Amino acid sequence: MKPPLLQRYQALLDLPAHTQIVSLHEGDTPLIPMPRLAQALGSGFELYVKYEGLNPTGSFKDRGMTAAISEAAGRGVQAVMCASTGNTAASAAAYAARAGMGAFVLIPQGKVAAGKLAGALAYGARVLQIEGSFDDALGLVVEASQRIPVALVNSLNPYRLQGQKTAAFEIIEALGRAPDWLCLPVGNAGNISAYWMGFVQYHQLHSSGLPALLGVQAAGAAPLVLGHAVEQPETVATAIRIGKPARGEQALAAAHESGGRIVTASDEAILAMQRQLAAEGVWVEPASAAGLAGLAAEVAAGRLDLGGKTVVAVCTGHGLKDPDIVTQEMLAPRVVPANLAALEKEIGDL
Ligand code: AN7
Repeated sequence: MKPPLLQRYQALLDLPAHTQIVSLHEGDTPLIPMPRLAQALGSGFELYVKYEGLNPTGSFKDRGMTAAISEAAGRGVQAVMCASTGNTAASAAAYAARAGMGAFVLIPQGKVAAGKLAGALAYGARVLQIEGSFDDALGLVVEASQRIPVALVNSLNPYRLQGQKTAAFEIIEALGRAPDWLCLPVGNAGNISAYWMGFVQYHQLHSSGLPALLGVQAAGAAPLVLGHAVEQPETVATAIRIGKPARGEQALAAAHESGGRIVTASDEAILAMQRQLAAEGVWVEPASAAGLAGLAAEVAAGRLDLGGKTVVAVCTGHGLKDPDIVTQEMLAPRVVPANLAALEKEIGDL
């Protein structure tokens, strides 16, 4: 078993000396080649999925959470707090439990996928639904954490980004160099900012190259593309249903500096890409398909020529996080009588 992420990359992470590692053996996720999907999008390039759904709580958040909770543990913090569209909540709850701390998570009422809510509750967090959006909840936890002795573990916490840089390091180590393009979903914009920090840092040390970043927001929650906050964001990809990204400026600067950009994907395109990924054996939650949905749209519109390039798509969360989207939005399985004749009739000629 590999050592914990923070230990493995200790020399590259800017964490205070008091940090005490709290780990669930996060990271070290696979980079999966997707030749069929690449061909469907327009042949002549190499496509890999960085499958972050295989982290301990099923999303990339665990990379940042091990860092934020480890730093908090090292200074004797008793409880942590976050606002969340779901994955941060589950991750904070798990790492707080591991550290023996309390966790308070604020979520937008009725807008968190079942697998995430169940996770936060299972790990023993105090979960509060806010009559408002994620953005309202984030405003509230920022204020609350200034008044009560809890550590804020949203990605405003700089240690979160330190932990999340490790995904960039793993990609470079797996490919031997940075990819030409990296596409990923953008919500509160911490992850794209962390990736860029990681790629730049590794490149400065090892000349590993820099990818162009394609950040993708859901069309109904696209403040960084529109250039202004979205008061009532709406998308089927509830993970990225965010109208006022905390690290929006940093994300725009990263995309620009990298020679890339931030674009939108429609809910239909996101769900279609979720199905296309699953058809090649990789089931991800809707938000996680947004990166590739945006990439596909750019290629189809002739705005992106990938000939001869290497592309990594970050799939941030596991499909199991949001089972309802499949059972509601896709065809429910047919009901058949429990006998062989009925089964054979259904299957027909192979
Ligand atoms: C699956 O859990 O904001 O741009 O509160 O769960 O770094 O915010 C989740 C975000 C992409 C966007 N994919 O990342 C939360 C939360 C998935 C996510 C994002 C999220 P950021």
